[in-house]
Amino acid sequence: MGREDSRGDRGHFTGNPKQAAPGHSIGAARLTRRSLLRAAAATAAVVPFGSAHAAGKPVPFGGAIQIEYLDSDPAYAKAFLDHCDIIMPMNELKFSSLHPAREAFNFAPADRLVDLATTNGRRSRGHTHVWWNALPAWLQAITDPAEAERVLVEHIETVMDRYRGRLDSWDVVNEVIAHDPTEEGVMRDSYWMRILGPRHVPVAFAAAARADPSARLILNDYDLEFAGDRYDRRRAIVLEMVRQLQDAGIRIDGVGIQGHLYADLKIDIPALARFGEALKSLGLSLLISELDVIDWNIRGGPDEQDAAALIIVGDLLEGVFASGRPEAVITWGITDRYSWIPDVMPRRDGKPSRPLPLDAQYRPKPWFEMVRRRLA
Ligand code: 9MR
Repeated sequence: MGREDSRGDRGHFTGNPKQAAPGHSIGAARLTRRSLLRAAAATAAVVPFGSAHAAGKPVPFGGAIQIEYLDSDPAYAKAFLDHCDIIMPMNELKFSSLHPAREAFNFAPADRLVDLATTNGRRSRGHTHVWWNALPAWLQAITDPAEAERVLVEHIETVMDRYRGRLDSWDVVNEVIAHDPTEEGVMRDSYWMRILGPRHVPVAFAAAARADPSARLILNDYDLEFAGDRYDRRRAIVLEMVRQLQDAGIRIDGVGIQGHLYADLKIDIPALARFGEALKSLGLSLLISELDVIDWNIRGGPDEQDAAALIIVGDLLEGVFASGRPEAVITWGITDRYSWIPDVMPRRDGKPSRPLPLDAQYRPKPWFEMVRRRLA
């Protein structure tokens, strides 16, 4: 995501924004608006929005887990088992982790985490096939678009084939929207964008749909919840991408709002409500996929940090639940002991960040209690 890595991108953005501007195709054949509505109605008839979590059924809570702490900290795995319905690999299903060489896959770390989930009766989900980051050098050395497309499709087929029935949902594409569409056009620069253009998105969704007809196919992105032009544009681009996929007859089931929440920004609750309603009318649902709190600009100590977190997480839930119950709420880690946030956005006062539902001693925060009540 975000601020920390966006500056460089702006400098070397090479995609042609016009190729993907709203109203233009993202690559696949365009059908008519009527066919879109028919497709949406058909999807809705088969899988009514929220059917898995109809009123009364709890929304599953999950966390993203990292293999490197499993053996060194026994309390770590226990925390996931104590608190999570969904336990998903944070990094181990990324392209460079799974596919270190053209002819070699390394499934062992991901297998261990997925097994931890499924042998304990928990669900798991996949993150992620298409991302601008975590790409191996051998892949980025490919300069022939046909070859790159073949590799992408084969990668998706191989991975989804292996985990069919064990990963019931996939972030097919992650962070494909421009960080700041008011400056950069529509789509974010990436290897996939440079080699295939915007059509890498429909190519990936079509491959995923063929490879595992039963997995939920998700478009995952960040900065979809705050108030302001940049965020309005990002939400609008997501909706346009969904429409274009559906116009082309390609399945997409939901949108993941990552939910890396800057505690000093404001959530646009009405805009989120409209966003969720618009997706619902297209037959899609929402999930919160990488929730944590970025408290680097919050003054004071743990009490102030937790009070700010309670407000920002509460507002996110308010906005998301306005259009119905989400598919899941997943936090990006479980304990403040291990998080990317102090590495990338440390507090100026040098005090510990408090991004996750459990503190560094595995004690639940007030906002976690609130989330559990809301999901129940
Ligand atoms: O939290 C993840 C960190 O451990 C990895 O080193 C990093 C690079 O693979 O990715 C982090 O997770 C990111 C996620 O995959 C996509 N959204 C933003 C997350 C935080 O940077």
